[in-house]
Amino acid sequence: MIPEVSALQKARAAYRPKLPPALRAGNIRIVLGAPTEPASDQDEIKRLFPYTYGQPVATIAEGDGQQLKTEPLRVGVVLSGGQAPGGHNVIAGLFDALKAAHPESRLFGFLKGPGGVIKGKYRELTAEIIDRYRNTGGFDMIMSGRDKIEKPADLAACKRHFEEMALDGLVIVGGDDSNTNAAMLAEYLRAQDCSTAVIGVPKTIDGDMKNGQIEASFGFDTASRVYAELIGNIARDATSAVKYWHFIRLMGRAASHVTLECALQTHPNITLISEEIQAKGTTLQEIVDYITDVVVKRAAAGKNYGVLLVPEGLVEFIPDIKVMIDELSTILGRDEEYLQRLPDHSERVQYLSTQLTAASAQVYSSLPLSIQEVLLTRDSHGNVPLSQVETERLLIDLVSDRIRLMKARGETEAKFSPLSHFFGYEGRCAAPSNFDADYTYSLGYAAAQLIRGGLTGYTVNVQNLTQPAEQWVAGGTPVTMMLNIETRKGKQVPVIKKALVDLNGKPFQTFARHREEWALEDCYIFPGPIQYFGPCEVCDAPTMTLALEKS
Ligand code: FBP
Repeated sequence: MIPEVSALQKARAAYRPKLPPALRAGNIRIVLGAPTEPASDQDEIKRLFPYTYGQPVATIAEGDGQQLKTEPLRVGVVLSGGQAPGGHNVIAGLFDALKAAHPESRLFGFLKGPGGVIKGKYRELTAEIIDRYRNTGGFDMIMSGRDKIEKPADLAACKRHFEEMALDGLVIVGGDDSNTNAAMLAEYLRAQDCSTAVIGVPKTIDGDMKNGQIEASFGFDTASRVYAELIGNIARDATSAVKYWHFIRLMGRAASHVTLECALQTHPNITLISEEIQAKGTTLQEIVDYITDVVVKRAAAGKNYGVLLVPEGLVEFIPDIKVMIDELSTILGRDEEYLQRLPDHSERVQYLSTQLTAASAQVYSSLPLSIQEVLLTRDSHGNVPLSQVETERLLIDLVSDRIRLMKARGETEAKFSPLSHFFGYEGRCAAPSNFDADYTYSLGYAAAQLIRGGLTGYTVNVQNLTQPAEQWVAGGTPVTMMLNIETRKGKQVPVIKKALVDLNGKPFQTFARHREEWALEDCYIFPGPIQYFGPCEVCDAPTMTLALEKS
């Protein structure tokens, strides 16, 4: 007989995520702190968010429950942006909390991301549907999308649907851009006297939505572990076959958190960290020199193999390429339609050469065609689709050329047989680790309490994550507190500040202390697959990044 689900799926369906005590309590209260303000651009953000600016931080504690709504609630949920392990558990936590508060409460899932909210496309999420997806990876319960709710007509359409559906609240599960969007929607609804509350949930495998309030975005833990397992396997293959250099690009958009975490877990020979490259102003040429130097030194020691990690956002951090991308963004903000209409890429290059500065035009035309094309696209939030930029191949080509030249000059006998890999999509839909399963369930459960408390314009948080779930504390962070003003597509807009790798932070410093040794020796570590059952130190430990940050 062919099973309908795998043995692991069956066992995981029965897993009961851990909840912090205040969320488990029948009666809770929401404790509000002092008014808040963003770290910068206060006046402009206050002007843009007159109704939701300055709200206090909220903490969920055990209490008498008097402030909370007790009537049945109608709540919507939407998954926004890239998939991240644990999304289904956010929805399950939200569902269970709503039903625990009142069995007649109802949950509606908007389909295919924020576009589904704009179009009013949703399905009711019943217990039978929720049970099918508990502790599973992916966003397939209601799917995701990258639309942005921003045009006046879209905002008005949302309000109309919410009023027709009599929604008490909407939970937007997304990254920095989607939580910014949640704040804009919350502000709009308040201004329009619409009572639907909007609560965001910090999601992204990239790990770049974190700050003093949000300790980690969900999905980072699981995705990093999946990639680290694969990197460990490849390192084992490298030391077995002793003939390949593996160039591995890792997902994570702009920030290098995923790459740094994988380096800490596996000790590869070379790891490029975009933030360091930007800080030092390292050129592409210098990166190629550094890689070549390690390849040549290892070859001299008889090791014609190795493992290199490169973050997918690297090109955006190489100084001259970054300047060129910023110029391109401004041009696209102005002339995107015109450029799209040009029938041939060579005509686009020709047009751009008249619009870019001479230096940027030169950098742009020096890149391979495939990369040139990707750099001309932006998602609805203005981001370059970096997952399509094959930086690992670019580096392989440049290092191969350099080694060929050195060989011709008799400067090395290195045998350089490179293989390229990209780990991205295979990690971001994995079944959530225990950490992500517990964390996301708590996030969903807490989001329901914030709605019951009548809060809007908040991102839900769960803190104290390096401790056992018994000591976690949940609450809400006003989104306006996390905003700053940035230039996107040539326009000044409010966005949640992305957390990049802190070069003075313990995770990077730990890596930097060891990288020379890892370059020349074989110090690989083999994390193996995610374990769901077994001792806590194997199954429940947080990422090394989080543990080091909090140590
Ligand atoms: P989010 O920021 O939306 O969570 O996206 C995460 C991510 O996995 C990035 O690491 C990656 O660059 C991007 O999604 C790729 O997604 P897409 O294929 O939709 O461009």
